[in-house]
Amino acid sequence: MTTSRASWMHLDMDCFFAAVEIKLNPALLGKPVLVGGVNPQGRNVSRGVVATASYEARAFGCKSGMPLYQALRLCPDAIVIGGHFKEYIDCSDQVMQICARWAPRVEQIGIDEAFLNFSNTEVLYPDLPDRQLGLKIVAAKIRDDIKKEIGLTASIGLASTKVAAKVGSDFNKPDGFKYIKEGTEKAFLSPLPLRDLPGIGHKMENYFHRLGVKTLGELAAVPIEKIEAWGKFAINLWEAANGADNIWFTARTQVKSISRSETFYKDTPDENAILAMLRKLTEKVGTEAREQGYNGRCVYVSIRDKDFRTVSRQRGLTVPTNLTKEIYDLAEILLHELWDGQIPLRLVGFGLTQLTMPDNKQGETTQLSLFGKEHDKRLELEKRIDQLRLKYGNHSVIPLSLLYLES
Ligand code: TTP
Ligand code: MG
Repeated sequence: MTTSRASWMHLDMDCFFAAVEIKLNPALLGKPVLVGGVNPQGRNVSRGVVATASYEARAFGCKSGMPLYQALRLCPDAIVIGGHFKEYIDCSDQVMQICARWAPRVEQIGIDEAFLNFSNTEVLYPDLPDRQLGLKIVAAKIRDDIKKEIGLTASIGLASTKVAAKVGSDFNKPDGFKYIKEGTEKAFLSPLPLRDLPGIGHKMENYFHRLGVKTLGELAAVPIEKIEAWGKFAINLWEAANGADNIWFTARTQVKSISRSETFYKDTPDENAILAMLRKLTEKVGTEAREQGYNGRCVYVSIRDKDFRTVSRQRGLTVPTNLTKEIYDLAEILLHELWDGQIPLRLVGFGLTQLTMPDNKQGETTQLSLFGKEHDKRLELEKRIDQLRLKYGNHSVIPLSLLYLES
């Protein structure tokens, strides 16, 4: 069995703000739409700039950042609309929650895009026949869930590096998928223009063009000594063009959810075994959240039955927490709402989402005033258990219910 393999998906929504506008007003479907006046943070920008264009408007040459008057000259029939920030953010949250349902870690890097970290997930998806085939199925499921539940389309790139996954998500847009096989990253990037690499803007592109470098392959072929003379930024881009990830790609990311799922050795209708599995998953997620100092505002549970039907449900916690006991209690309620108590289950998944850092003073005060000593004592206990596990291994301290799984 393969271990420690890096696998990334990059998901990016298609013409995001325009797609949300079309969802709000289906009469716009199939028409050239320009969204103006807002930036990705949902703030007003100086009037008259295109934030995004529907693909119908793009066919006329309209694109993000273009002055509106210019876009309207290219496409006089375009409908200009925009400003539903709250709806953009709501849709974005829903998308990220669907990502968190499937991916162990989600790093949201923009309003409509995220890296999904599937590295070392053999244990999570052991029922899928081949690892890459498995992740292709998972990518299809994610896009399908987004389509069915939100009514929007997303594009996904799947690769063993973040750079290739990110470029991949753009490759077959809209509603696209691209898989870049491990070892072919450089060959995939090579014929593409410099601009396809995130981080290369207009100025940088002109700079390289003047040096006679037009494609990523040409950039990758420049000797490193020359690149070093152009500065640190050029080194990062050169590494990326050569198919490698670098710190530049990891620095901006932020973990938004922690989740785990596991398939039973054999499909089971046994409530004890199912609850034990849920306990095991909440233990793992709780430990990781405490280690990294995150609290979550929301919990979700997903189950897959013997016929491969997957359903999930989520609910907010009274206050953000990382205590296994608290997240388990809510998870158990959700599980009972999802499962009829009879159909054999194949897989159980659990996630803690909407993570906030506990060093947010306000969050801490709320928690203390609501839970007081009880919560603190519990936190102290769970942290000690984490330490024991770290020292003596995962099996040194296990709740009784987990014994169902061990046997
Ligand atoms: P992008 O993902 O860059 O663009 P997009 O989703 O509109 O189109 P694509 O299908 O090519 O991914 O940005 C996401 C949203 O952020 C976009 O819908 C609107 C907003 N945005 C701005 O407000 N100003 C900008 O300059 C850009 C690039 C995006
Ligand atoms: Mg997008």
